[in-house]
Amino acid sequence: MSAPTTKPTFYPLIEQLAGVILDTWQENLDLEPFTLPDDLGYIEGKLEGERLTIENTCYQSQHFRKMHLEMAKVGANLDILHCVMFPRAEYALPMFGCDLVGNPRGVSAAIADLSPTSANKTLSPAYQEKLRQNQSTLNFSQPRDLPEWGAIFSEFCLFIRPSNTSEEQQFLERVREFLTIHCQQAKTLSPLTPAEQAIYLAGQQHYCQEQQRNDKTRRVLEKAFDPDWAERYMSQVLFDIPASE
Ligand code: 18B
Repeated sequence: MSAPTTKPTFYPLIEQLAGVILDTWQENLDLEPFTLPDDLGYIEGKLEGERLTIENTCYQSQHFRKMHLEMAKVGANLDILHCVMFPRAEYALPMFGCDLVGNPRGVSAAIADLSPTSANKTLSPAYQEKLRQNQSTLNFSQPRDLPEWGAIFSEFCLFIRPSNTSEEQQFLERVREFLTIHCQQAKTLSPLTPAEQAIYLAGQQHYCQEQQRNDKTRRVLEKAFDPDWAERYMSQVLFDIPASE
């Protein structure tokens, strides 16, 4: 599969969010390349006669095993940005995750969170304090309800349908804040003991298991490729469960 000669363009908020994610990573972390299995960097499939293209950008750093930014386009109607930062087990870090689903009428789903991986499933006091600082200024007119598996998310999880460009920008700035807090906190941490690492690894494993229950993601991938491919992609690329030591 070769790359197309013209790069697809995405819904504006998706392009902007990708820029914010990559800028924040570059400003705060020393990035090294991360190679996806079987060269899954650029992928094409067909969804009911429409082309699905997936572009993956992946890095790693001292604190993060895998930092994955994915931009997917389904025909002319569905643009998706997906991003997850998987911490290394050595550090007591939550999971950053973000999903944005856009269509020609606007963005139907914008979700971002720093999700706890600790034994008591809460964020550390330092994260909570930083995340509370601007929380009361947020104002979105169309919050959305999480599915049952969404219990993995924190109390700071944003899940909205942005109703205008001002709400889109507010979402963008809150994600910038999540990422900046996350990268800066990571740099303050010392490595965990092996016993502590096992707890945080179990937290990551649970997060990935629950994310794999997202039927809406699975359905798009199954239609464009096939159920086996969708299973492999969800369990090895989108939410690969880190192996226990
Ligand atoms: N996801 N999303 O990443 N998903 O990957 N996503 C949708 O308007 C894809 C993550 C999340 O209501 C929808 O309803 C595809 C991460 C939640 O049941 C579609 C890919 C998080 C929902 C897709 C992808 C995350 C959701 C429906 C691979 C959070 C609501 C859009 C590129 C950190 C689920 C809509 C529900 C929805 C598709 C969350 C089409 C194909 C990292 C909670």
